[in-house]
Amino acid sequence: MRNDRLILLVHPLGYHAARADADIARKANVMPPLGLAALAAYLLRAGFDCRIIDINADPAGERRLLELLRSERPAWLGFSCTTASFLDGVRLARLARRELPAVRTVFGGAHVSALQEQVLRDYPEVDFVVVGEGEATLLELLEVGADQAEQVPGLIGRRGKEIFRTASRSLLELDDLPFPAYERLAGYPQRYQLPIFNYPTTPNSSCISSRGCPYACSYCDRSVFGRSFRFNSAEYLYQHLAYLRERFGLRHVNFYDDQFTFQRQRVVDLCQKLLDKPLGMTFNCAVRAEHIDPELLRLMKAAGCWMTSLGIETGDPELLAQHRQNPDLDMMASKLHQIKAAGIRTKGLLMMGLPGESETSIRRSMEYVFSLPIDDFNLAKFTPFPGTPLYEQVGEHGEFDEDWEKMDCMHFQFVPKGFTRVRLEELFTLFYKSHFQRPKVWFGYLTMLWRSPDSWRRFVANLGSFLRFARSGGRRGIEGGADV
Ligand code: B12
Repeated sequence: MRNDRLILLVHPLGYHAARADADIARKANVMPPLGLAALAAYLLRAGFDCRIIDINADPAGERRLLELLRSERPAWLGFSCTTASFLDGVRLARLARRELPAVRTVFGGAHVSALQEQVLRDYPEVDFVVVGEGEATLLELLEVGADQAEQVPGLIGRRGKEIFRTASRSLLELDDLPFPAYERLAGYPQRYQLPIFNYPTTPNSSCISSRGCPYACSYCDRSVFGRSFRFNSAEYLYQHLAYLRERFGLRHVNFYDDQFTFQRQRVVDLCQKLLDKPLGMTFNCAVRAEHIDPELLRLMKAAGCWMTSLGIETGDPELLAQHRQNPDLDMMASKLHQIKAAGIRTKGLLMMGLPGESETSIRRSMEYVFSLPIDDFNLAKFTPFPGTPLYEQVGEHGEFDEDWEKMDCMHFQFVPKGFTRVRLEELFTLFYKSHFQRPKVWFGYLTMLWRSPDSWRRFVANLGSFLRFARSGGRRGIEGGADV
């Protein structure tokens, strides 16, 4: 008997299985699939049953998926996919169909939200695509059933050989959402530790408190949440943190919001609450330089802010101006000094290989980055994702090999004019090597002995993999691409 009330929510591996186990990036950076946990909480609240299978975190996930298909016979199977993990999702959908031919597959996430109808045209394994925010669309689809899907806004599906698309869906009020169903993630939180040197204490994990970003950077895909900025109130967020502390014992949280401080007052209110009623937790967040100031930073530090990440992208002013609004490197540098002055660790997020990149711009970038008071940095290999402003015309600026499985910011799939891939790799290695050769950087890691002792424990436990990584010249980037 088919179970119409059950959906299996799958986070594909997004790697070639053979490569995944040896990959230090994977060991260093396994994050909870917060989108699936959010969907699960919403469905559970409405009385549906669901299981999350995070194949990225659980090596036995694929086997578990097949077992559940056999034993539970769910009517629905949902996949959450980035571009890099999409084809693995399709492969799993094909396997699942062989096991349980009647199962309906629904895909959501950044890749399908950007490519929409194309996905259904090219992949018979996909029955439905949910465009953008998924909670209400998925719930309604499960409620009405596949035959009535055309009534459900936010959906693309098939009617015989035709593809249909329903009206767009209005956005949710984020404080109305239940907290993500973290408890449905096997091994949470131990299995989902932040990258080493990115936290002071354990257990730790990541969290999201807003959706959308009003900026329009050339390399960023906003197909899922769009350009508006919606956010949880300070009170909701405080309760969310308290829940993470009480239920799972978390002592540190990394906010993965694109713009944590975009709404200044809510951060002020949250910090005030954390000061009035401390939870014994610290946090990291990503900020944009325009949206911080010394007063806010002092308050954030007092409330437990341990590290902030900033998208610097490149230290070449002309290149930056082609890809970002407010390209002001002096302002960026002064904000980084402000963060350090407040006693907060800084992490710079950079990219190499953007359209317009040159040997000169890379040298300028290195000089700029090494002149900044940053404690840590991550260098991603620029990748033109579907849905980003650059995607359509990127071929005019160089050579683009659109191999989705390799589009994980750890491969130069795009090679700008004037470069070869080999030369880009050399410069990428040089960037990391030059960073790690600076005594200041080593001293910084040494201080982690007392500032983040668990990071050193993990470092030593995985020493073999780290040495292999170092011998490769850090070509893959320690965290496996960009933090976003
Ligand atoms: C946290 C994060 C990560 C984490 C963890 C990702 C994870 N496991 O969930 C880490 C650091 C590991 C990571 C890695 C990468 N990431 Co990332 N990441 C994010 C980030 C900042 C937040 C994701 C999130 O949790 N959002 C909150 C939840 C609630 O939203 P959501 O996941 O989108 O889910 C909603 C909808 O998409 C939809 N939905 C999602 N899945 C499903 C499934 C079904 C069945 C349905 C119906 C609906 C549905 O409903 C959900 C609820 O509304 C986003 C940007 C963003 N702000 O969303 C980028 C983002 C997803 N990442 C991106 C990229 C490029 C990457 C990397 C390739 C490179 C990198 N940056 O390191 C790797 C790829 C890893 C891989 N192999 O797939 C891009 C994706 C672009 C693309 N087309 O692939 C994004 C969109 C950033 C951007 N704007 O460019 N990432």
